[in-house]
Amino acid sequence: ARAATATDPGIAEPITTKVLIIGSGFSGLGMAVQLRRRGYSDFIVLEKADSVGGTWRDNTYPGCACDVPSLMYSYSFESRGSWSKVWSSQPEIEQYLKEISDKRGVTQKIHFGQKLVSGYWSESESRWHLRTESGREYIAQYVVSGVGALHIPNYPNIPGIDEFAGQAFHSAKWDHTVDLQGKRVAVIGTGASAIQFVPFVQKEAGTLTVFQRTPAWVLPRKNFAVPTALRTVLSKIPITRRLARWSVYWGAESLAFGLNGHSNLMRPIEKVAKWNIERSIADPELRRKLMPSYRIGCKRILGSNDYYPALAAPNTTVISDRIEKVTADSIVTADGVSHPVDVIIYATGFHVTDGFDQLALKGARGEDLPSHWHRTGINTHLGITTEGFPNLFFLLGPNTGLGHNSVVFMIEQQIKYIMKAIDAVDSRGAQRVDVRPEVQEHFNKNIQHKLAKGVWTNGGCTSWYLDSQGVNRTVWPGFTWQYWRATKDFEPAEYEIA
Ligand code: N01
Repeated sequence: ARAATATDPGIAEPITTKVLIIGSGFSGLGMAVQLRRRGYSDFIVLEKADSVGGTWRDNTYPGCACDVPSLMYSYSFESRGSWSKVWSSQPEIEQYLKEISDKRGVTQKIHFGQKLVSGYWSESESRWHLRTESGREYIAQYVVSGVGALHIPNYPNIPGIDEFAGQAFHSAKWDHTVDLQGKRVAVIGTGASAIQFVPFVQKEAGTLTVFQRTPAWVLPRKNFAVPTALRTVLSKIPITRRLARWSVYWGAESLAFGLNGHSNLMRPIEKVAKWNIERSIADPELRRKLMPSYRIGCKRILGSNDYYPALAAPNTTVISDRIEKVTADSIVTADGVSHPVDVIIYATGFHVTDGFDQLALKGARGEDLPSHWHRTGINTHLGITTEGFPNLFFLLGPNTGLGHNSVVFMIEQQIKYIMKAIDAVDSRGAQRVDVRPEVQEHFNKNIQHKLAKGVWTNGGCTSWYLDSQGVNRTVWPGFTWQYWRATKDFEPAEYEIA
């Protein structure tokens, strides 16, 4: 084995490193920057694509933007006052990540075009052995997953979709070569992605048919350009950024209070969303179709001032009948009506818990992680470690997603925790760290108990928050300060360190 160089062609021998990070989105880049800041140079980032940015590289649909304000949805160690809008657009966020990667000396540590396919933990060596699709082998003491949950597109299981002779693509793989001008366009799905691009498609398309299975709750929201004077103040005086960041946090946390098992407290917010439908939609039939029947917050709450007007436009039809099949040139619904279309856009979300299937890593007992989790359920400690998989850490892992606040906060907490775990091993002259089973069990019981009371589980809907057994493996059911408190110290007693 020998030390790594990112540019080394035709590597036949394994590449050794102390820390191997999988993915270069917000999670992986953040981890790499923190390692750099702490003086580490012995790390590598594996990236399957050819540039950084993760979800902010992949999703390029028109109108793609973050629905969390950028002052919060950015790293605390790279806060900026220069965001052009309160809610930034995808190109601006992708650019932010590229700049940080270059400026912080991470880009040269990334091995691009390297997709992880398998790996195993060697107990005798206390090292992970990983292999990529191109046949490269890596040996690492620690593996940090930054693979994210929402990036494997989900195509609906509708009979006939392969027979469709027109153009079709998924929102996360937008085909910019398809000209929608004047076309008969169908959009299937009405989640966070659809709501952002539907207003753009409606303006271009000849006709737009939106196939809605479950209506979303949509709150009014207007995006604001940040005035130049304010941007200057925010850019030049760091304390103003901090104040702005914290005030938005508190606002979001108050919303979380409602979501946090007190679903009745969501009623006033539901009233605002109902008013939003009534003020935007004149047609009673369309209003009826768009009115959700579950408690707000059960699915991700959306915000837009453009979505309802686009649905009310004369060239748009909303279909709430179940789709029965797709033919060469139409979508047929359960009422027997055939809707002729030229283009189908799937806004049907992602394979969520399956996202971890790409971490086909065999742990200390020889079972790979996806099989292990399929058998036992997805259990972790703090969403960061899982028993039997020593020296493997997750960023934005199970049960640490948020419906109400910035996941970048969670990622940063996790990075700090992982750094402390590595320090704890190194300072003891040890090699491996593995969470104690009883600690993991206690954490999961506690979190599932809280989730069972929350609006995501009993709000009368299904969503990607729940796995096929109806168990919530995605959301953190508390305030972010509670997660901060739970992760601020790495407790060596909770782990076997050897
Ligand atoms: O996906 P979704 P998304 N037949 O899973 C429907 C993040 N995000 O890409 O509700 C018919 O939410 C499905 O219907 P139903 C954010 O966390 C963030 O929109 O299951 N319809 C639903 O309407 C978000 O939550 C931003 O009944 C089918 C839609 O497709 C997550 O990504 C922006 C169907 C899927 O909605 C995912 O959002 C965008 C079928 N067979 C996304 N299968 C930010 O701003 C599915 N549907 C940060």
